[in-house]
Amino acid sequence: MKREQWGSRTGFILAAVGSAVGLGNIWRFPYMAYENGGGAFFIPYLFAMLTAGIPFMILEFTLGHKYRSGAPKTLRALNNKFEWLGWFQVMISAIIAFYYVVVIAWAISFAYFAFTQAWGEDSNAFFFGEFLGLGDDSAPSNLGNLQWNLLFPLCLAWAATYFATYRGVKGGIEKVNKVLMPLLFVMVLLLIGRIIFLPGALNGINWLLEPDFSKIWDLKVWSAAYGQIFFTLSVGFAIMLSYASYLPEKSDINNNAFMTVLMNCGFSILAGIMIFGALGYMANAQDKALTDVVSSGVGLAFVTLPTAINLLPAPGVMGPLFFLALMFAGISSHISIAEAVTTGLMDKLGWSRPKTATVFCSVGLVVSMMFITQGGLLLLDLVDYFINNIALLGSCLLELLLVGWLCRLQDFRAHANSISEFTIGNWWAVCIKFVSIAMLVVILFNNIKTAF
Ligand code: TYR
Repeated sequence: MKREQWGSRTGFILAAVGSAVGLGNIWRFPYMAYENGGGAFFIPYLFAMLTAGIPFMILEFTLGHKYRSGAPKTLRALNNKFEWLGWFQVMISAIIAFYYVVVIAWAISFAYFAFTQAWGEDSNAFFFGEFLGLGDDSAPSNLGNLQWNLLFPLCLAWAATYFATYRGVKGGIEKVNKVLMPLLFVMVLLLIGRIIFLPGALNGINWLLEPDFSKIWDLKVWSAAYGQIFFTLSVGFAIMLSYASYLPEKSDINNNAFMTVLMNCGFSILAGIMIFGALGYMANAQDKALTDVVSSGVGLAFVTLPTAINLLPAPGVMGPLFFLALMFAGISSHISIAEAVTTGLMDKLGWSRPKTATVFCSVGLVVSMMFITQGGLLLLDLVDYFINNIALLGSCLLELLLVGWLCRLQDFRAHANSISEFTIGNWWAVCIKFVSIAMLVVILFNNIKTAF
């Protein structure tokens, strides 16, 4: 049977951008930049983008395009002793799919609450207490106690992913991303357009962008920049490779990779301006210092920002807009994570797409219920920590070692160049074989040291 294909180049790029642009761009990047030198962080970040992000993206697109299959089969084609690495990548994706969806479910609930700011005055007590059921008297490690209020949004989030992966590349994934991505950019621009005129907002943005050049001599800052690039681009765990396996014969790989990476990093900067604008306004309205309001991750999205939304003009419009944006960013990434698993299984087991999507999404729904129990948040934090700080980076490193040192890297460069309008030089191979690998070793070593 002929392999499915993307309907258009725009469709492919939007899907790849949809995968890269996720919760991480909104709640991880702004804080990362702020913590690591503000405006000065953009120097290592740009460096990381050029020497690791774009080269890695070109590599994944090339592998997918050349071998036309998911990670296990592709890595087996490279070296038959390495099929396990493909499965390891599929497993990482599966695990991420199980918990990432839970955060989308929270965002769905909060988009609904946002119309009336149902979280009230004390958003901290609301999120942890009322919403997640982690009152003082409850045992937070109890995995048996299902939070029923989360079951419906969880099913909705899985339904979106199921719809897209069941319908397939052109009729599902591409269609969804063609709607969600433009909407996401417009929504964030609208939010910025309003926030930027509020008192204190420019101060907040200034906190983000003010460069502290002393930091750029710090290796930790460089590790943070490279770490953020690997995280944000969805490379090294089967995703971009699977998406690229559906590219038509004639595809400008190099150009597509540049566009995907640039749009993703551009979006991160927009998200930073939106978040720090809101934080600056909030600090001003509450007469606080920025250090008292700045945060990242779950705390930023579900505790700090709801309080900021309470203070905004027209909170019933701005609030839903923000949480819908978070939801769209999350869903388009979740679809790609699930597709990495679906493609991997389909290509290897010969199952049909509907069967694979149905099996994976049903198993996924059941497993994710673990994360909507009382101990769910604790478990989510733990799994997320190990997956992102160790497993994912380890997988990136092994993939680069395999292609860079055990395969003929120049063959891949030749493949990419043969179908691309502008060609990549030998710098590409240097970035893969030396720069990216060296940075991954440093970050991974550091993370393992901190974890144990
Ligand atoms: N790049 C996306 C994001 O930033 C997708 C992603 C999801 C990346 C989970 C890593 C990860 O662990 O959200």
